[in-house]
Amino acid sequence: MADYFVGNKEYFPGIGRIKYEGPESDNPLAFKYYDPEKVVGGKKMKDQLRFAVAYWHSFCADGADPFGAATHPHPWIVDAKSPMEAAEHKMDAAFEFFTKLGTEFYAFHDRDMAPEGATPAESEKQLKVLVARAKERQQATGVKLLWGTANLFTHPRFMNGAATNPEFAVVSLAASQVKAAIDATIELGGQGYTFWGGREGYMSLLNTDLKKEKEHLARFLGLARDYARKQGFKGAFYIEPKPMEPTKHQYDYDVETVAGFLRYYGLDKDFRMNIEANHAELAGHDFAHELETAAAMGLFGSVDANRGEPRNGWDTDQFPSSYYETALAMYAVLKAGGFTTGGLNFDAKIRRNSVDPADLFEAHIGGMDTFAAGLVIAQRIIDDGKLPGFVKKRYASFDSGNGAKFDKGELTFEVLAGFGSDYGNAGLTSGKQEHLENILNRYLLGL
Ligand code: XLS
Ligand code: CA
Ligand code: CA
Repeated sequence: MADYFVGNKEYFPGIGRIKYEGPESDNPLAFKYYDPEKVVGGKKMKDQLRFAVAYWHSFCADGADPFGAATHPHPWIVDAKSPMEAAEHKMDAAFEFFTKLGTEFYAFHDRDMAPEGATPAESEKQLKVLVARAKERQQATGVKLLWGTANLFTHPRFMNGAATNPEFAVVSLAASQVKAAIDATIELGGQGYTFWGGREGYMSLLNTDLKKEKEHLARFLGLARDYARKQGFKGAFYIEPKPMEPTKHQYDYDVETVAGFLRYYGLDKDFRMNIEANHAELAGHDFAHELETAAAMGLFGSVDANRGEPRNGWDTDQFPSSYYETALAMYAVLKAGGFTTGGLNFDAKIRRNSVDPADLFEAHIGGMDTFAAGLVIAQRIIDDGKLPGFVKKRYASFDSGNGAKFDKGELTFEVLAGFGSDYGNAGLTSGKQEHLENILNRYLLGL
């Protein structure tokens, strides 16, 4: 019996279950570093990494860009007689792909899975039909839902935003869509629900009441949370920071901005961050910076695993390929205690000119291997202890005596000021950055 799912028709013929073959393997359709059962840091790799495939990029995006037509004529759409039939075929292709690749999770927007109907009621009905089918597929294959979300940005009605739209009618339509997407996420046992701020931002301050829009966004999020909890949703709510695109300024700019927003509106107990590497790049931050910033505030949740192009300013959503970046990202994730409800969702798309059916597999295999290698390197950093040990020592003056008192809030400012009676050699200790970078490079090479 095949160790993968095939639905109405096999959409990736000639490709079977992707296996671990080790770093020496020359097989492009095999894992070189991702060995799901191998234990790293006390957990199996698959449980440390919790990979998810993004339904939208892998099965909906067709290679079209602002300058050219689609280049990926998906076979699951080409033969279909209606949008609903296309959605059913697409789901079969998706589950075939998940099970051949061996990823345990996926993530989706409502409109990725089911087409929009003529009315909100019809859209909801269509989503329910597809969700029932997805539930059967999940049960048959063991694949799980990492998180669900609503697409509140593609339809023209959302051109001025969704929860922050200046028209109440659109805010209400957005709520009806989110309500249905939350119901779908609960039905599919989703471990999280994500709010990416689609078009929640502005193109010009000349036509925008910024204060009102932010208040509306906060109210919307609070109401959605209350509804989901009332329906029994136990998973995590994530906000996904992004600084710009499609709007000139997205309200969820970066982790620090979102944290301030959540605290100001009293939402910080319920929402955590879904951090995307490419969005960090657009905000002018390292990926690891965003992860560490979220973790420092207890707001770390999940990751959209991709990469941007450092020399341009848009959201290229490329597959991860840098061990340097994934090692530092996984080091941040491990220091934060690892994933609980979250995981590594490949919010990444193959390039417009990647038109071979195998390209989608090789893209994910590369991304998974890159993160598996990153995990191994991160664990090496922790086990060897040189880097964390250096950091600990660097702050050792706060471990005891007056430093510890300062940390505990036991000193007044006058008392604190009074200790500095002599300049001595204070502050002249090396930060050893180059020394540490050299050590990191050795770990990257497996030494
Ligand atoms: C777009 C976002 C989006 C979210 C889900 O830039 O990355 O894909 O992850 O709505
Ligand atoms: Ca994303
Ligand atoms: Ca992106």
